[in-house]
Amino acid sequence: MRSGFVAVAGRPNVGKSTLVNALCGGKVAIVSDKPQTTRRRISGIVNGDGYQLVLVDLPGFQRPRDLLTEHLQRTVDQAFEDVEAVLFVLDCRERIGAGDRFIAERVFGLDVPVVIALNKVDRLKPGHIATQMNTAAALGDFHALHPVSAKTGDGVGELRDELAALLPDGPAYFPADRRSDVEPELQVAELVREKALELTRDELPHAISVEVEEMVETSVRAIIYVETDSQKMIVVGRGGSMVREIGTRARPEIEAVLGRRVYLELRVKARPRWRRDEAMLERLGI
Ligand SMILES: Nc1nc2c(ncn2[C@@H]2O[C@H](COP(=O)(O)OP(=O)(O)OP(=O)(O)O)[C@@H](O)[C@H]2O)c(=O)[nH]1
Ligand SMILES: [Mg+2]
Repeated sequence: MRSGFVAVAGRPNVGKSTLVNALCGGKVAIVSDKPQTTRRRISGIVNGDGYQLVLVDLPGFQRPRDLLTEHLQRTVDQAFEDVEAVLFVLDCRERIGAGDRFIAERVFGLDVPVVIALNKVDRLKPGHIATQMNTAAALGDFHALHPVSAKTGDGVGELRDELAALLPDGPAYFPADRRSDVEPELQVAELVREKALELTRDELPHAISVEVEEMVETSVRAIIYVETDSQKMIVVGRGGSMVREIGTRARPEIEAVLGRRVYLELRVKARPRWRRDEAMLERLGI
């Protein structure tokens, strides 16, 4: 048996979580087109033939701006301890620049193999992909470089094999039927947040957090936190239309996770400045 942990690093929004889901063959982490979707470390587990690969999905690598982003970056920094390798994800549609070099400085200094995934190749012509591969290759002394599309699955199998080959002998860290280390309550909260992110824009997605208050056999009660009353009005929507839509979108996925039908009750609450509130961040597990 071979096993080990691989940290997934990269700028916000490059597709780290989408790629973790693709590598795991199912949904582990929520995904959105807004940066800073991932807020805590989530492990996705690949149980392969003779190996267990644990992919540690992380928040995007960034320079901290406030207490929330400071916590996010701390999570990233801590995750680099005790990993067998780093999967460094780049978005091939974006210019590979200062942000990526800032991350490169850190990950290539870790003394573990760095595998680069150049993601979102479905959006680019082959000529452009080749150019981006050359730029990516100049970032540091990488172990391997894989052009992939987390969305279409292109190149994902090869990347999985590459990462599995890096694992040393070791025990299974999780039962073979588990796909993630996320507890059901957090999975539920994350699914609600994912749907709230889908329906909001601008600054609002960053102000949203979700906490499951109560989860019993037939019902789930969760709170959607925002920071101001005007944000609350938006998330509630006219006559409750937006919060209802969030529930409608989240419920089927929640039921699939829990394996039973539930009544989902969502409430929206304004909690001023929760992103700067140490106690609140801790309560949310951030
Ligand atoms: N076209 C295309 N879009 C992709 C691909 N992979 C991810 N995306 C999109 O990119 C956006 C960001 O994806 P995420 O997986 O949430 O990105 P992330 O790096 O985890 O983002 P943070 O958690 O915020 O750091 C979403 O809209 C995805 O659908 C891909 O291979 N091709
Ligand atoms: Mg993510």
